[in-house]
Amino acid sequence: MKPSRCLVVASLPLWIGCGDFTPVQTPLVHGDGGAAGASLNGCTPEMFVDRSAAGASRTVGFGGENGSGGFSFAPKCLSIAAGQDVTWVGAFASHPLTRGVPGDTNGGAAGNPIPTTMTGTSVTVNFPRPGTYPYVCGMHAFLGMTGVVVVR
Ligand SMILES: [Cu+2]
Repeated sequence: MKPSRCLVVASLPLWIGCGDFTPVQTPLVHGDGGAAGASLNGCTPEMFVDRSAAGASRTVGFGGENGSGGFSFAPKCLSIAAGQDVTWVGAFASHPLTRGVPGDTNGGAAGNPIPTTMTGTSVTVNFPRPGTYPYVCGMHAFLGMTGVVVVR
C-alpha cells in the first residue's frame, strides 16, 4: 500500500511515520487544558491576581462565597507577599480544602502551609515563605475546583 501522508516537523529531528497518521497531542497538564507554558491547577502565569498590597483582600471564597461559583474558588489564582495571610471562606464540609494538585497532596512547593480543612466555614493560613502553593477541593477537583497561592 502506498503511503498517503508523511509529516516532517521541520524544527525537530523528528520523523512521524508515513501511512497511517495519528495526530500527536500534547499531554494535558493536570487535565486543565494543557495550555502551552506553565500551568498548575488551572492557573497560568497571567491569571494571577496580585493581592499583596496592604489593604487588598486576601479572601478566597468558594461554593458561592466571595463571587465564586458553586464549584470554584475566587480568586482562583492569587499572588501575595511572604508573611501575609489568606482566608478561605465557604462550607468545608461540602468542599474539603486539601493542599496539592488532584491526586497528589505533595504537588507544588515543599512546605505548603494549607491545612486539610473539612469542617467549619473559614480558615486563615499564614504563608511565611515564597513559593507556589496549589490546593484543591477534595470532592470537586475533577470539576476544576482547584487553585494556587503564589507567595513572592
Ligand atoms: Cu468542592
